Amino acid sequence: MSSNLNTSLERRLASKKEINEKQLEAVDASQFNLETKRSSDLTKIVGKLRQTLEKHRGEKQIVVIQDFPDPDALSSAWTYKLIAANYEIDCDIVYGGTLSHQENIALVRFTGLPAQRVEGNGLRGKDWSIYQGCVLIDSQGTNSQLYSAIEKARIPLIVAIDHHSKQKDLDAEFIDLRPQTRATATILTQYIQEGMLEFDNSNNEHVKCATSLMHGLRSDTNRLMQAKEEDFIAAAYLSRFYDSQLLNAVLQSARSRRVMDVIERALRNRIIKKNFSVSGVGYLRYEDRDAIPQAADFLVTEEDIHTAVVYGIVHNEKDDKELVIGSLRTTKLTLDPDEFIKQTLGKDTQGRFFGGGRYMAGGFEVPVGFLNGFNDNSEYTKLKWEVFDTQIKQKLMRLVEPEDNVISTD
Ligand SMILES: [Mn+2]
Repeated sequence: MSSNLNTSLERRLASKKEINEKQLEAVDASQFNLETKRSSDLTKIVGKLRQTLEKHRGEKQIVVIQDFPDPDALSSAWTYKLIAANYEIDCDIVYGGTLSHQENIALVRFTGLPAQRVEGNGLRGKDWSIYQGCVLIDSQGTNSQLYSAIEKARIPLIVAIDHHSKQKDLDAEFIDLRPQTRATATILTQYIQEGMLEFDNSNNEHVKCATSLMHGLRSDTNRLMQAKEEDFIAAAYLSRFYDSQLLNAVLQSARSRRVMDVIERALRNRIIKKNFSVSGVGYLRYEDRDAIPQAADFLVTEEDIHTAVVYGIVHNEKDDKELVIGSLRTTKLTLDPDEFIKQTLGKDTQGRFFGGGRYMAGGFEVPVGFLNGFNDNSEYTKLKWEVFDTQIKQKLMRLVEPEDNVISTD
């Protein structure tokens, strides 16, 4: 009896084991298929990029990154420039705003990163006809004031490489848009690994470029804490070439006093509702624009807070233009920053969204428009801020606490 039981139990266990093994094999096979699919996808993408660059051999291209470039954009654009040079394509990397974050200023200074600022005034007089093609890196043109001028000048969009959610349809010869990828630096590093550029340890420019890619990858993945396998693989590859002391020097750069003041203001003005921390910081100088995302980074570290939104009016003294600029940071996995910002603020009169996002971060820019411009009357300035502050808070709260706006049918 007991031996019967045992055999039947053994048989059952044996068949279960078989099923498990079969399942395991199936899992292995699908994982293997996934891996090979991924690498064959990448080979295809890189093949297409090679063809595209070959087709434009010897041309001059303008590489556009966001107005306030971050390390991911800067390092990826630089890598693209080095890759394109193999096809005798000469690239100018441009941005329409300013380098604001202390780490970005240090990165560009220490590495000699070849990016140029094109200001509003230079924009009008600029001769775009020297460029045969345009390239968008870590951007889809929506966060660049230069891009509309380039479109107007009818410079064809040749290449677009980005990891933000889709902002609009792009008519580019080569598009590599990967919203699931944490950093554009990861994408560019994969191109290098696929043989598009041969990094050489004894080449100073390569070492500096690898260092900036490492910085870009780290800063878009919250110091690798949100990195996925592909980012770690890219970082592992870069570790053979980058200069850790140089990276350390970039990361050590201190915040300016004015940035500290904005963070202090954000802390003081914050209101907290349902794990959201929202803060308006009033007016700030154009050069200190990056204090806003830094303040949001800080506010989201508070206990029981999963999402922080910080915004302020940025005043550009040079052209007397004002913009409301905001940043969102979240640790809530189910909150999609891109969707949240698009839903909160909607579109402008031309149908363009005021902002968007990527994994765990987002940003927006609202032109001040008719109310634009410095006014000696401090009462007016104060009123203007209050109008924008109230409007943004109201729109945010509608999403944070939707039940407050539900029309009661009782
Ligand atoms: Mn990025």
